Amino acid sequence: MTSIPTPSVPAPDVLRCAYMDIVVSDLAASREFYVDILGLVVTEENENEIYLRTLEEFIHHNVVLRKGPVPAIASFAYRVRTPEDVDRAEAFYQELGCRTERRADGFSKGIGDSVRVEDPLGFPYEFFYDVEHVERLAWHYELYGAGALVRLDHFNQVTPNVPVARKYMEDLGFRVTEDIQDEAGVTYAAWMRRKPTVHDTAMTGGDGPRMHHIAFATHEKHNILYICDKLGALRKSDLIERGPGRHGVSNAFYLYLRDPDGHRVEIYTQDYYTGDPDNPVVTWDVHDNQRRDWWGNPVVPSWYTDASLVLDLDGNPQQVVKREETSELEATIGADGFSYTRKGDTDHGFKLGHQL
Ligand code: XXG
Ligand code: FE2
Repeated sequence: MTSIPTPSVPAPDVLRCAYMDIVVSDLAASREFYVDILGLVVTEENENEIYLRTLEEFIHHNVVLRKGPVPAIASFAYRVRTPEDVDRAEAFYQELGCRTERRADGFSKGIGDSVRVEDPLGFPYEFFYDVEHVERLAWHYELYGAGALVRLDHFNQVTPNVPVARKYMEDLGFRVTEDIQDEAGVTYAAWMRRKPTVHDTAMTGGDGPRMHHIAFATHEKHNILYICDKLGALRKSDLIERGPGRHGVSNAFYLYLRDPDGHRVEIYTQDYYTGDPDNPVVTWDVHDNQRRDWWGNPVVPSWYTDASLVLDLDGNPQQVVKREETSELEATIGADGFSYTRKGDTDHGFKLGHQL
């Protein structure tokens, strides 16, 4: 796809990423990961679904774990400002010629009138306003573990053509905060926001549509270090894929885990405020060795290659389309790839391949 037209109708006013509907193969194994290990709070559950939320959340859930035949993502759900914004979302995608499905009583418990769409990139996006309020547990320190997850921070999506995705997301009202490019202008990834943080979602260049990760915020860095210590103590250190570390992009402190089905979860803290209309966009050079890890630690190849399938509105996996442009893995650690720590100081430039 070379471009997606700009709809003539107004975009819905999106508030924030709100929840992800995640299909898992073994509900008990996923419950152990998300509830017993990570400490997400169960709002309600039955034999097929578990509804989870973070400690500061007041809406019914931030995650649905749904038992199903193929581990995949059934929805990336955004909350919109008013009930009329659900109508706007439906009209926006209908004008784009996308398949849409409206349900007055929602696609998941606790949520009312919603629209799900197969967006132009092939992702199952959902928009809702009406939601059941539940207790915000922020003051319930007796419930906080040392690794408490306090908010849903963002989604991350894999898509073959980042500039096409970026323009469509800008039409949807998102603002780009950071991106990664090379000297020839190839874009490898872009971060975009509605709430005033670095992002509500990011587009990572790769074979897609696929889901790269869902990210939860902790208050502080030490909460993330505790999660690492806990995983070690439980002899589950193999669930850690990347980190802990400090990102270049976003400046946040991070850790990536893989759940029992391989769905990637990021624990993230302390990015920066982006809410002014003239918030400057930060562009990183793909060859900057500190862009993805400020300390220069190498990114494991699986982080670039692995991602989760996404479902169409019938519940079937979307076909994955190959990225045609150079991948970031090739650009930085392939045969001709190089990275530098000090720009312009070629003596200190080195092939990342030597580090691996
Ligand atoms: O949230 C993020 C990420 O998309 O997960 C990755 C912020 C920064 C990065 S990066 O690896 O580019 O530093
Ligand atoms: Fe992230």
